[in-house]
Amino acid sequence: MLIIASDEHRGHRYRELHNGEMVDGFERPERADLIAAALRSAGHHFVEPGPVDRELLGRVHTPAYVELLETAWARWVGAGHTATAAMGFMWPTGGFTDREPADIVGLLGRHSFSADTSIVAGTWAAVASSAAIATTAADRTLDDGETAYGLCRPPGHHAGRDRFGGYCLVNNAAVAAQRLRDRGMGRVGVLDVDYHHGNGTQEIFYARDDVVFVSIHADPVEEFPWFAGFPDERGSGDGEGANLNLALARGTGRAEWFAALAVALERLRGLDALVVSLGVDTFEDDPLGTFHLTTDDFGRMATEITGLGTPTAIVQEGGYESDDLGRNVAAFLAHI
Ligand code: SP5
Ligand code: ZN
Repeated sequence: MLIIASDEHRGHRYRELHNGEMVDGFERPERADLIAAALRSAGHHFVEPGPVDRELLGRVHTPAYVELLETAWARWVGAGHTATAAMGFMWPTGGFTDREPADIVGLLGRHSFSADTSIVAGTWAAVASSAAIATTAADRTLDDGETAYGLCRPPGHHAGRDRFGGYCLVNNAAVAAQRLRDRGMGRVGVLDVDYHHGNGTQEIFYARDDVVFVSIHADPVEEFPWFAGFPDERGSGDGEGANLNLALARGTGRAEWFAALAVALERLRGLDALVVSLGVDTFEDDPLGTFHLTTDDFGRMATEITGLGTPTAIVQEGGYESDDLGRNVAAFLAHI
């Protein structure tokens, strides 16, 4: 088990709109530091990621979107804005056009979907390094013949083809899955166990049958991201049937969660490679989640996933500050 990590994430400390107020983001640098500390004391070996592969990012997303992320902060400052975080305030919801505004404020609205994510001076460096970590995790999983874990921050699974939100700007899991495809893995699965539905990953692969997306998450009828993640979203065109959403009620406990995992693993059996979007916000004391998984449950989760016998790369998604955040990730990795 190899850990891919970097300190580049530290410059991404942003603000979010939460229950009508701008507050410090939940997805803060301390998260990754807590996870890294727990993995170091468990004796794991750490390596730095390789350079970011811009061409790969431009195929998972659009080249223009990647360039917007890279230049947004400078354009925001250049337009005279003094707020500590760049974000839009109007989104092209149903009935509006999807034309590209010329101004940075309009562009940030056009290319985001939620007010919980903003851009600061260090965001691009953090995002590029997070995507590079995911890419290196996919590479090392194939090169070394054993599972690699990418301590990605910021997370990625809510980022769509050309939209950020949900604390995610580049979709690290999609980048890892595409890398595995590019390196000859014919059919790749993405198993998303984060508390929230991975709407971005779903969107990116929705019309494709070469990447099977399976997500276990809180029912969007009562939880973020509200407008995606329902069981009747099964893929389109060639991808019909290659998308599986297992939506669970708020407050779900161990028995129902692991019953859903069994269904998920049945769907993913026999593929050539797997990416796990590892969110640990399903933990009983997570400040955002409502599920009741315990630290030991993360170990059991890993044991059951490993039972597939499929080459697997793991990327970190959500999981927020509690006394056990690091321990939960360590418990999962101890059983890989
Ligand atoms: C990667 C990931 O886990 N993203 C989640 C983004 C959720 N953003 C909205 C959070 C709103 C939380 N409100 C509930 C607070 C309960 N105290
Ligand atoms: Zn989450």
